[in-house]
Amino acid sequence: MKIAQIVAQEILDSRGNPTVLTTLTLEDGTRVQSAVPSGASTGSHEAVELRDGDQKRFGGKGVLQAVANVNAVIAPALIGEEVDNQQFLDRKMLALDGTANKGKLGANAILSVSMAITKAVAAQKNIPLYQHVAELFGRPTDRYVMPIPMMNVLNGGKHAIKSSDMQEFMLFPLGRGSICEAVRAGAETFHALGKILKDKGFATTVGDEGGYAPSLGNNEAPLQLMVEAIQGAGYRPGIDIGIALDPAATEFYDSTAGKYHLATENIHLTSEQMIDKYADWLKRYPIVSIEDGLAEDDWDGFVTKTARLGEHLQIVGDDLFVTNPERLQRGIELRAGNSILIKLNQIGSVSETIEAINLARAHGYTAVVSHRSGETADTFIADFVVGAGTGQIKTGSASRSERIAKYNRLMMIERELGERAEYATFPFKR
Ligand code: 2PG
Ligand code: MG
Repeated sequence: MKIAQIVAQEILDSRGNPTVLTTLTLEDGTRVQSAVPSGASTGSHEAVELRDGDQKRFGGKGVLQAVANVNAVIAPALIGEEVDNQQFLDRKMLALDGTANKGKLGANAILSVSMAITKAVAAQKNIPLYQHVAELFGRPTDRYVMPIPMMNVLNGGKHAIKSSDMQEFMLFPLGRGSICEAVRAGAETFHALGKILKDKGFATTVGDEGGYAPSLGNNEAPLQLMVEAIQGAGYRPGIDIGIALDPAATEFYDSTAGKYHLATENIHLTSEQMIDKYADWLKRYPIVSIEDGLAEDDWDGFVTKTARLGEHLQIVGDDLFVTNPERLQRGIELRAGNSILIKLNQIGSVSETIEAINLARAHGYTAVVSHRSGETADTFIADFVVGAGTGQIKTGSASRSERIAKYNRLMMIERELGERAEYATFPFKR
């Protein structure tokens, strides 16, 4: 079936900043829409998110140029093409852009069309999106792996002012048996945590990803509170629910001093001392996964950390790898980390995202499909993670509709699949 029309427009994301929505129509009238998310703690090696820079509109954050690039450059080139050829169409857009980082058309422009293509094929074939994604991966379509969710119940860093230096403290219900039970455990623990914070006199307002954002004065208190909340909700820390962290350390790395600056604790740590801190925490808390525990170009630190802790700990590269097969390849060769965070808009097309996941798989790296801190109601990543079968997703806390929409979609998929769904197992054993 051929593409008949592609129209983009500017909409708002969950932080009230502009982002791109694209509507794609096929010749038979099939119509789909896709919206791209947007990060705050953006890695410097990410593909370019094109913003207008015109201070008179949205403080420079408008995306009218990206919208125009879809409507005036991408649409004319893709209209009339067969839609069921993801790789060909993605490559065509990459060629139109012609840069290494999608700086000309914008990764936001290209991705909105790329995701719409994936959705359009599924809709046209009248099959679930996750099934079409599984087909793109060449994976079986008679059974699926449901992901373990990383639920970010305490927000800090760039996602919550005056909270912890570290960005994300996540519940990881690895021992629950189904996504429905995992989400339930996460939500119950989130509420238990809210009650604990209230009883202790802390604020229960939430950050960008729907997790609480109290001013606790250091980066360890969140861990203590989480263990308390897990128990309070009737679960066993480390057995039913583990803890996953995303310090997003690039954000507190002082490159001039070459040190990590934890402002709430008023301390400056070397890479080695940061690793010591994590090693100490691992002994005392049920932490099973740490993403971006070090800065985006601290390759040596990641290598050391992986050698020291990587046997039992999932070490995830987000700003480090930016869903980029080339950076991941470097990581694989150096043995920096053992897992990759997957964000479609870091690389900017569905095909390249698939390539990154396949590369990770081929080398025994796990892959965690992720939202951005600025999200929309689009639930693409829920279907994507099920089709990809990577077994892990992070998509925020148990509050705020743009986060919950993904968990709800996963629960709907699980129900629809019935016996054909199995819950992922976590490959790292402590
Ligand atoms: C991260 C993300 C998502 P942002 O660092 O992993 O949680 O944050 O989208 O702000 O980069
Ligand atoms: Mg991150």
